[in-house]
Amino acid sequence: MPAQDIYRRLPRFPDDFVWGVATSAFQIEGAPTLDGKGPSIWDTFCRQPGAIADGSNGDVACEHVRRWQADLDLIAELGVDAYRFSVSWPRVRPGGTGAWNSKGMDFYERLVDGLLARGIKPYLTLNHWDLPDELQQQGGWANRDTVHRFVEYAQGITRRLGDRVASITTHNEPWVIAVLGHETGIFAPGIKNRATAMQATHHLLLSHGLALQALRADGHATRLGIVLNLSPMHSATDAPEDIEKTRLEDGRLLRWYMDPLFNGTYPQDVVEFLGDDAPRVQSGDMAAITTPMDFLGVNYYSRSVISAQGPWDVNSSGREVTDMGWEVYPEGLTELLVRMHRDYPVPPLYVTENGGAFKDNLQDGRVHDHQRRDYIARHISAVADAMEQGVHMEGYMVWSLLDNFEWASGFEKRFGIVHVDYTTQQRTLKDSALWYRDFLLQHKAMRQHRASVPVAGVSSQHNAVAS
Ligand code: IFM
Repeated sequence: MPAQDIYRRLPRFPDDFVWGVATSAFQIEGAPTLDGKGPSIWDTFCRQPGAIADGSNGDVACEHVRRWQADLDLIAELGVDAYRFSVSWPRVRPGGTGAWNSKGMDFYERLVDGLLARGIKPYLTLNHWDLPDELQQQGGWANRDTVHRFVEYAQGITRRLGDRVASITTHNEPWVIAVLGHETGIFAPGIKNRATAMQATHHLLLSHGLALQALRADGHATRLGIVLNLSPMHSATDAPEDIEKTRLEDGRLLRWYMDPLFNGTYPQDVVEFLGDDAPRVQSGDMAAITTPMDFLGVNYYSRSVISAQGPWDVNSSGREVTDMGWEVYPEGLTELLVRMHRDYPVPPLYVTENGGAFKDNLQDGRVHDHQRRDYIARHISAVADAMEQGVHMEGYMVWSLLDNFEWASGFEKRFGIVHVDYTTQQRTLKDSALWYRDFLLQHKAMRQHRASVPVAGVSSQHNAVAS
């Protein structure tokens, strides 16, 4: 589907649909020790030889702490409704417990006020992986005590910013923290132990539920939710062993999170598979985890194809593959959203991350990243398809605003719709950004048109017509 065809889908999106761009603190901020910031597990992990592909770290990244005002101007220039960002826990409470760092808090206060002054809704995430290193010294997410430290952190941030942000997400992608951080060990904190990973995952979910309860008990009206990384799982063949493995992988990625959040249980087949590695669950934990949410965020990049014989060859489908080695599979997003809507009593859904890493070439002030542009357009169209099938979607956010530190891949992979020259820190809008800006202008024009031509008996919020 050529990018311009997406304009035909515009009427699918209601006036109040939220269009955004997303980043996370560690990936863009830099300034790891400025104004009393403490180290996070990623600061420490980056120093392990071989941990990061290009040997880099987050010390400078996009220098966002210094350049935040210009970055907010860029976001405003794109014409988005929302900016999804995360707070660095060790910037605001360096040890994860004990004294708060007022200078760190002030930074996020300025950021939120700066967004509001530019007419952009702040979507705040509390935990996008950069746990204070001091908490890791005491066991990190595998230690039940961290659950309570997280609840305090959530309360401290919400007291300060909750009246001005559009929503608060507890955790970004708990599967990544648990499995990549504690089972395969390719992400911070670099632990390789499945039982530890599963205990960590339980504590992440528990801290999410308890934080929601505490914030509501404190009287905050902000919308609260969590963000999961999900993919449809497809079996490589019809062989029973492939189908069985696919079911297990689906259990580990999707049902392990969706079942407890919405049904209050872990999936029994996965619990049996884990055996002694299954997490220790205390009485009352599952009830806390099912605390109702106001929204659920989904980060989608590709499908997974499962073979019992080992890794599936991503090139065998003949589809385009991104620089991360991920197959471009937009219809998987529709399939996923429809399934979530069908199988679980979900609140309104957001695509909180979607985008592609591609090799970019900056020439004469332009980056003709048409693969990224088409990737985004095709996925927006997939969201429209899901809405046509009855899924209640409230927003879509591009990952990412800026090229940034892509975790274990360092700076080798570029996801931004804005190019960052890491030598000069110069930002350049890529063609994908210019296209997104134009697309949002069209949506804005449609909003204005609808507002001027009210449809009898239909509120403007739901004044969306079929394409
Ligand atoms: O860069 C990450 C982000 O931090 C979390 N979701 C996936 C992105 C791309 O790998």
